[in-house]
Amino acid sequence: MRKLMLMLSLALLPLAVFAGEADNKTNNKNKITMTTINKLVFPELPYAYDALEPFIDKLTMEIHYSRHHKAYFDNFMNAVKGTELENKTLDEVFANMSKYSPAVRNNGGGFFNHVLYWEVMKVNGGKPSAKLEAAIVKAFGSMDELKKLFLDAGKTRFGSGWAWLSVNEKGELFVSSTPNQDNPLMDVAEKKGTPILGMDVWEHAYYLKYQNKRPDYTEAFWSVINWEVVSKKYEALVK
Ligand code: MN3
Repeated sequence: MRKLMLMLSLALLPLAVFAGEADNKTNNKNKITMTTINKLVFPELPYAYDALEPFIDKLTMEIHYSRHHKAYFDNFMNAVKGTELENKTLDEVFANMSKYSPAVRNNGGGFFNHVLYWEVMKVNGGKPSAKLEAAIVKAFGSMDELKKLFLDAGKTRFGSGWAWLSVNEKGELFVSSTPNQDNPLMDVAEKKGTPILGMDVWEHAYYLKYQNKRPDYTEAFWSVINWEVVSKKYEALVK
């Protein structure tokens, strides 16, 4: 019997180790804003270019990731090179954004915002965890109300920008929108907090498939939200 138990524990050990490693990787990825900027790397897209078809088309994904996002990363690295910012974190830079140049603001925001955007999309992305759903009902009344507020934030953003679902200092959820590549972590944002969901409403995010029909794109985005990831981000912030 003892021998059997030992064999069982040994058989289960690799699984336990694997689960631990996976958790660490997820945690590290969520802490991109706590990494020293000169140690940042351009992250891989977490899925294939066609993974979000037919909601987000392959060509849009390819251009968006390999050209737009890559350019924000490269330009951000060039903008901080040889300055004191190299040894700071994105959290520190965003919290003092108003002190820095437009190149740092636009490209630092562009780099971070897209990392979050790729992460929060998945076909059949499930639904919010019980804890997140309870917080959504408390803050907005219902999932439908959140959807309306969030999509409206994207649809009514004039020109280019983002819609966000974030957590404020009190641990409460709120919806907002920012222009250009700003985000709620920045001191220049009207409503400040930590974003757990971000929707890019720049034309480059949807024009090839949806042309001028931004509302159709926002509906498509809503249907590919990776609620498992968004829930994990929420729970990590409020625990
Ligand atoms: Mn974009």
